[in-house]
Order: sequence, then structure tokens, then C-alpha cells
Amino acid sequence: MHYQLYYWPGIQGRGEFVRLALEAGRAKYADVARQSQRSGGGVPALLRGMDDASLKRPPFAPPYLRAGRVLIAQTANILQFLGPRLKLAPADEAGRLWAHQLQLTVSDFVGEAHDVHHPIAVSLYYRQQKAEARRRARHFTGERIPKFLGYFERVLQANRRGRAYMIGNAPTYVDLSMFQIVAGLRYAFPRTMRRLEPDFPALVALHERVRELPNVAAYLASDRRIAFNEDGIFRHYPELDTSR
Ligand SMILES: N[C@@H](CCC(=O)N[C@@H](CS)C(=O)NCC(=O)O)C(=O)O
Repeated sequence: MHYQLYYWPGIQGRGEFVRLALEAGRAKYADVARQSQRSGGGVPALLRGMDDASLKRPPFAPPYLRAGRVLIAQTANILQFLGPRLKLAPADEAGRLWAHQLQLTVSDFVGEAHDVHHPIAVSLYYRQQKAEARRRARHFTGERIPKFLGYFERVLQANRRGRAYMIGNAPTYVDLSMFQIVAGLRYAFPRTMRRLEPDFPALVALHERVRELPNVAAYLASDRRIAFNEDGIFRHYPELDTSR
């Protein structure tokens, strides 16, 4: 199968959770909006896919994925689809439901990370909502990061098949997302993470383990991996990296 991923070309954002799965699973795929407009790619192609009035099941927002005749959106939904196909999901139904449950929790967390710099409206610039962002950041760094990471750490520690991965004894798309969460938080909130990381040793070790998976390491070293920047979900604004 040859997949087409549609996501904003200049950022990791939510698309990165899908890119990591495609790369770790050595899938053949095109990152359509990063291709030239001359070849039918670029942002116009991304927008066309959402505006196409003939689609009975249109995506609301990127990322979305085309796999032959199938068109699916919502990051966790895309990963639920790709997981078994790329051998990045548990084999049994209970395991797959558990993976999806964890991924939905990742989606909640990612939404909150986004809302730190855009607490009022996505249609406003960060500079237009800075005061509210500062207030929100204090709660995010002080309460929400520890709560979410504490939960993921607990899940990892409770894995009966060892603490190497979140589920069972082999990497799944959830582990890739854990890597991305730690990497993103380190970029956006370095002071906070320096303070908190000692409380989450298994999660920090998981980040290293995933980073060293051969397909992931090759991807991270390639120009396909976009650098974190202040247009994405994880943004580094020092004034928001409040640490008690
Ligand atoms: N719940 C969706 C959220 C999708 C989403 O918010 N996509 C962003 C980019 S990361 C977007 O372009 N949203 C446009 C909009 O909400 O109007 C997911 O997890 O995929």
C-alpha cells in the first residue's frame, strides 16, 4: 500500500504522530503538502481534500490520510488504522483498544499543550492572547504536565511484560507518541522538564529507547524531520516556561 499523508508542511504538529508511525513502520508514503504544487502537492492539495464537496466523508482538519479508497482523519483514528498494518499495534482486540485509549489520552494532552499558547482563539495570534497564555501556562506546567506524565509513567511501570514499552514487549504507535510528547515538552518547556523528569524515569528511558529504534533514528537524522518551531503545537516561549 502506498499512503498519502496530508498535513501542514512547515510544522511537526499533530501530523508528526502519523509521520513517526509511517517512518517506524517503513511505509511507502507521500507527505503531500510538502511536495511541489507542480507535482500536485503543496497546501492547495491539502485544502482541496477538505473542501471537496463530492466527498461523503470529508475530513474536518489535518492530519488526514489516504490509503487507496479510504480517507480518514483524526490523529488517533489514523493511528488505529495504521497500527496493525505497520506492525505497530498489539495483536489482540483488548490490546488494540488499550492502545487507542492511550492515544486518545495523548490527543487530549496535545490539545492542552496547544491551548497554552492559544487559550482564547486559534484565529488570534499568540501576541494577542499573551496575558491569558501566561495564566494558562502556570496551570499547565504546574498541574497538567505532571498529571499526564504521571499517568503515562504509571502505565509503563505497570506493564506486566516489562517496562520497555507501554503495551506488551514490542514498540507500538503509542510508544512513538510518548517519544514525541517528551521531545516536544523538552523543546517547549525545558526548565519545567528539567525539574519534572526525575519523577518519570521509565518515560525518559522510553524516549531514549524509541529514539534509537533504527527506523526512527534514520528518520530523525533525515531532512524529512521538520525542526520544532513557533508555528507548531510545542512552541518555546520562555515566558510560558514557568517552573515552581
Ligand atoms: N482532533 C484532531 C485535531 C485536528 C486539528 O486541530 N488540526 C489542526 C492542525 S494540528 C488544524 O489545522 N485545525 C484547523 C481547525 O481546527 O480549524 C486530531 O487529533 O487530528
